[in-house]
Amino acid sequence: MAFIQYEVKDMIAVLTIDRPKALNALNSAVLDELDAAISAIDLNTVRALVITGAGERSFVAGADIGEMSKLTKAEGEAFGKKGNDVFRKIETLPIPVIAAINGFALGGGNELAMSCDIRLCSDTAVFGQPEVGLGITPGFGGTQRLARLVSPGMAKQLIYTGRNIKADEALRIGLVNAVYPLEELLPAAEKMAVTIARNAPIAVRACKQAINEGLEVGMDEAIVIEEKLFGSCFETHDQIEGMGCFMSREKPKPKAVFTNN
Ligand code: CO8
Repeated sequence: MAFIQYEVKDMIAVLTIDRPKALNALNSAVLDELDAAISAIDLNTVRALVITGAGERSFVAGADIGEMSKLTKAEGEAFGKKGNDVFRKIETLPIPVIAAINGFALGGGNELAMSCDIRLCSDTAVFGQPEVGLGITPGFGGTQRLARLVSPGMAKQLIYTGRNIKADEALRIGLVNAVYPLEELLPAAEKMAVTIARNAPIAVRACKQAINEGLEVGMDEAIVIEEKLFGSCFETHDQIEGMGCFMSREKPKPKAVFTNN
């Protein structure tokens, strides 16, 4: 692939958006490759994914403005759908996804980060939804995910003003979970991914599904989703091994290959 690097390290994988000349901006070719790379992840062996940007300045500086500048209404809608489809694929990937935000996360870059489960950033990171300054709306899920992630009022403020914010403010409003010096960011993200990967994979996947699906419905339906997924963990290798080892004071051994039993 020309714009995506993908590296598997034991039970985790690191996917890097690699178009540093354009600060990793997302054009159609990058989105197509991102889609293909996400679809090709071997979910039998990879238990957590880290997504980051190439270079030291940018995670993703947005959708490609040059490409968008020539679009018709219909092409604009299709481009929005292309991004939305890829980001939804990331959001609903069975394994946890950590965004390691190593610089600019603007427009589509912030939207990509928000489709991940967990956001860690460098102290150099800059976030924003500057679309209204370009005459468009955030179109890769920004109006929806930002309002759900921070408060609706804060999302509206950021989107209507198009103002960029720095890492400390992103931390304060809950857009990111933690801030690191740039050189410590990727190691921290990988360490967190390894911690997740060492836990029982069926249970971790069920937690992601329960949280994501539960947030989309009312509480009565949400707790039923939780009950079903909780029940689905029983009689699995991970549950028998995990609880058995607790009882016998041994260390549980995670299964090398994911199987749903
Ligand atoms: N698209 C295309 N190229 C870009 C982008 C981008 N979003 N961002 C940066 N680049 C390119 C620049 O054109 C430049 O290329 P070149 O060297 O060939 O001139 C190179 O990257 C370096 O950028 P700068 O020289 O501008 O670097 P600076 O350090 O001066 O500035 C900034 C860095 C502040 C990040 C600046 O580049 C910038 O403001 N970029 C645009 C940020 C932005 O507005 N992003 C949001 C785009 S809109 C969007 O993402 C919408 C998503 C939903 C789409 C829905 C479709 C329907």
